Amino acid sequence: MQITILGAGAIGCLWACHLAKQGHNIHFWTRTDKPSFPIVLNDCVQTKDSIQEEDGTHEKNYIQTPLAPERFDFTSNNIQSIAKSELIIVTVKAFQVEQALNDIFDHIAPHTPIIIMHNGMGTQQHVKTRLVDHPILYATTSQAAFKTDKEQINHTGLGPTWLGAFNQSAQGFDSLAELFHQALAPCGWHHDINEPLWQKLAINCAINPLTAIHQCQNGELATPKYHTVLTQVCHEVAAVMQAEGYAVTAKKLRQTVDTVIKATAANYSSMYQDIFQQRKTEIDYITGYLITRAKVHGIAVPMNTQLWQDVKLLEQNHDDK
Ligand code: KPL
Repeated sequence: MQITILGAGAIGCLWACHLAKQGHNIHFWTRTDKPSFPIVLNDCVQTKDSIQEEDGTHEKNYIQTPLAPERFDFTSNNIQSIAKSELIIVTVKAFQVEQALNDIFDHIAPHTPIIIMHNGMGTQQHVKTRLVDHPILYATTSQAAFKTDKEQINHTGLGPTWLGAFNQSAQGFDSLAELFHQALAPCGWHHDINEPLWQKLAINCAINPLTAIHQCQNGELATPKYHTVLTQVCHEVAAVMQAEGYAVTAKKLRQTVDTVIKATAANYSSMYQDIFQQRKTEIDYITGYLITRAKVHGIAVPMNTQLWQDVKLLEQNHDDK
């Protein structure tokens, strides 16, 4: 399949390499005018171990084993390749989606499906009004990767990816979930993509601001110091999710967050990296989106509001790169 990926960040490159391994022809659309670039993928396999704690309970331990580096060469920024693409995958940050789609909109063939995959929520309104006829799908992934430099990515954690239709024209595109599954398993089709998007938002509301503010690895949040704040964040998120129609409990969300903290213990969250590198963060589409929806439902979310303010303050203290 001829595929164009918008955005050559860690997640875009990770999918590009895995889709290329399946024989798909990958072209990138980036903010540079380079006609091609290489990517070296430092992939990993993840195994789960069960270890017995002192109190007799069994705890899961996640072990990532690195694989030998693999080099890929991708073409990029060729407007004709966009027109020929049978699939567009948008992996830019949430706040870049609008601009990225505007840049290529006139060149996308009318029936080409567009998959939008970013942390957070809140781009849907713009996408709905801008792309009226195209089949639009949203995706959310728990795969973790980071760029060590412009040409190297490390795949640091494995997790599920969900794909689902956003508009009527995208109904019946469930075979794309299988295509993604073949490339980087597991990937499933979800009949209501907002549900996994909310689940991921909940995880990001808990992990991202705290790791950005305290400049720590995800695993640090497992220490008792963060117990109360994580519990409070989960309570607030669960209340908003329930008001949105999702049957979650704060306890269940907290367990999920704990599992992700454990599975990604050695990782630096994307928001940690954005603050560390003095870049704009996705806070307005993560905690900010939660606050917006909380207001609609008349729900107080003081802890999330505090975290949002703290991250905004950190952002103001650096020049956007
Ligand atoms: O999605 C993530 C992120 O860093 O944005 C988590 C799940 C927190 C993994 O680091």
